[in-house]
Amino acid sequence: MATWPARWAWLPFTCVLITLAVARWPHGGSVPAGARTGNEMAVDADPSDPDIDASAVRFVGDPFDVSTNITAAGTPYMGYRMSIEFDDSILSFVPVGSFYIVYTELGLMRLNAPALVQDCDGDTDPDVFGSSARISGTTTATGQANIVRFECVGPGTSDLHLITLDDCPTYGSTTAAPGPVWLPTALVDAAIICQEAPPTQTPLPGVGGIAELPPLVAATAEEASTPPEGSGWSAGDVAALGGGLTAAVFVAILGAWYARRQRLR
Ligand SMILES: [Ca+2]
Ligand SMILES: [Ca+2]
Repeated sequence: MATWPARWAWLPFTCVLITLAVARWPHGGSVPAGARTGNEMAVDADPSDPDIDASAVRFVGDPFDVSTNITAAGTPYMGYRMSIEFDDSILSFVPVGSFYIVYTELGLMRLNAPALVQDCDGDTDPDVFGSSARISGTTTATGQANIVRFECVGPGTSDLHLITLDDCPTYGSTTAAPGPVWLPTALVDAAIICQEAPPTQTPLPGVGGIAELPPLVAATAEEASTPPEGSGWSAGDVAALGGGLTAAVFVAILGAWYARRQRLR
């Protein structure tokens, strides 16, 4: 009977390790769709929650934030750059901090470039440019990469459009590997709907010790004279009481003055 040479004793053990490694290798459906299709960058119209919101409603005059998110990183990347185009008849860019936008240091990207407002694709609409990268190495981190502040300056809808590399090779939106090598990156836009702010509610002034009058402006004469349920007092009662007290005080003062004058005579 042939015996297994001692110098090949390691072979069965190695075969077991290779089998285990192949079994653990991600196949087909076990890999998230984003990981198979590459990288993706999206604008989140409402960064107060982690889901990507395609739109948000804001009021004229109120500053608000949006975020740029890396939403898929199937290919490890070292950094990214983005140009968000907006309609400046509806939105204005609001600088924040020393970089004018706030970088989140997602994936340890800390080489930040100050934001730049320009028109890199030449369509006259302004674009906010920003970029960030790791000092070395790559990452597959996903999430918010930066926060950009705007303010509604007029009613209407403005797209927040990520300018593509084709439309602006110098500043177009993309993730990048060391080199830099621009990586295929899907881009997802958002939109902001600006509305006029609702009118401010001005509280009615109080009367005497009564904190607040019921709304009489639009009330009928019958409603105005009807006591509010459970209070026992109508506005007319309150006004009459105020007037009565004022008259009583006046009469008392007048009486005291007259009596003092009579004593002095
Ligand atoms: Ca969100
Ligand atoms: Ca533009």
